[in-house]
Amino acid sequence: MKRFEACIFDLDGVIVDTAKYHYKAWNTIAQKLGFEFTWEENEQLKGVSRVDSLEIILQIGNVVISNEERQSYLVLKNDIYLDLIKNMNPSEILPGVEDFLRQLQKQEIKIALGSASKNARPILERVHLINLFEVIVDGNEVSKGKPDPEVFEKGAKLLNVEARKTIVFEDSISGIIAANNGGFRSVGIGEQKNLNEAEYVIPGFKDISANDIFKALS
Ligand code: B16
Ligand code: MG
Repeated sequence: MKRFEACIFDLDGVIVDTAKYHYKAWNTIAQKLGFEFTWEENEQLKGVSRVDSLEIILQIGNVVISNEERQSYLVLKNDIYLDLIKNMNPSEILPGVEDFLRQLQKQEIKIALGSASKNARPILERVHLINLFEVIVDGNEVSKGKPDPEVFEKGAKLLNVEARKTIVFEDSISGIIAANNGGFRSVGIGEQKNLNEAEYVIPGFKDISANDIFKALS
């Protein structure tokens, strides 16, 4: 019996570096609202849905707007983001990711995506990784955002695996808490200082093998 049967990957900041495009788009919105939004503040938006991200932006800028204005800013943010990602290609896959996914495939470990983004599928298609994912759960399929574990629970259910035998890879603190809340094993991608709740933190997948992760979590 294998100790680990599946891995669920977040998209933005784990598979591809779209966090920089989300930041650019939100910063344009913040400027339109009359303030600058810093890269440090952007940490709070990672893994957070589009709608909830706008609320955080409004709080940071201490700005009050109507619901109609909210809707138009949400549309504008996504239009800017879609324009920034329109030419994405496989060169934007983060270092070591593809090799890591192929190692899992060889070891017959199931692979799923668990992303808050409603743009996850076209991004996976553009970087030519979509066929490596057995299951994709994205922002179109969940009603509760991270730190609620719904996105990962749906993924595990579709893969027919137990949470305790599934590793979640996440770059956001909300995603790590979501994984922990659902009883999943959690690996943070990024800096330890931002991801203290993760069971194990790596800077990225470069020079990290699937067996390294299995050992670290054993
Ligand atoms: P969209 P992930 C998340 O994706 C991003 O981290 C977060 O910054 C973004 O607001 C959210 O997706 C929604 O994205 O506007 O494309 O629906 O990290 O969960 O893959
Ligand atoms: Mg992310």
